[in-house]
Amino acid sequence: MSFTICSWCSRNYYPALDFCLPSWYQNSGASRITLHLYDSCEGKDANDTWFLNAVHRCKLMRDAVREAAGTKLLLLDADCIVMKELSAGFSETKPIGVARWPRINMGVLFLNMTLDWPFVEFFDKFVERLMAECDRLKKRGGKWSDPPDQAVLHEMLHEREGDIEKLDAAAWNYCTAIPVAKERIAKHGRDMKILHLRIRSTDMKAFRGLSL
Ligand SMILES: [Mn+2]
Repeated sequence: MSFTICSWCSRNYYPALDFCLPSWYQNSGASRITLHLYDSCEGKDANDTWFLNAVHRCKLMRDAVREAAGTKLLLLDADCIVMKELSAGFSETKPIGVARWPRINMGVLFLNMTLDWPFVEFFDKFVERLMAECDRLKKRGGKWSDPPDQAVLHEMLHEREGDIEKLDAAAWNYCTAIPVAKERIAKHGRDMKILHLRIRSTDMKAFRGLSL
């Protein structure tokens, strides 16, 4: 069974992708890997920058879904290490597999677009709702506590709960910080399919000289 991995990475996040990518082609079993590399958008202030980049990334995601219609597509964050073959993440009956529930993590999403489901409409709606939400947050001012893209997707997936395959987070989205990643792999690595590194773009020097 063939599937594609698709990911997005802004320039300031390249070290993460650089570090994780070999594990994708060595371990995932994907027949194709598609990467969208781009320069981050600069806004008027920190919130505005957040808004622009979240929308930009989600539009790329929407376009990738459109282009891959009828196939199996894994949307994967650039800071994920693939530990095992991943084809079992695609359910044969549920169109979307999430790697954490109930709190959605948008960094690992399995889309089985061989199933009849309105994927394109869903992701069109997602971008639309995200833009409206960003406008609302911008007008309200203040700091954003939760990334708006993740919050909107969370809401939309919960509205379609019957269509969601809930994968075990301990295997499919094991989240850890870099300093303890090595010991976590030693302890739980056997059960991990995806190791999701918890890292911000300001922490990229953590990848220098790192081996896991
Ligand atoms: Mn991530």
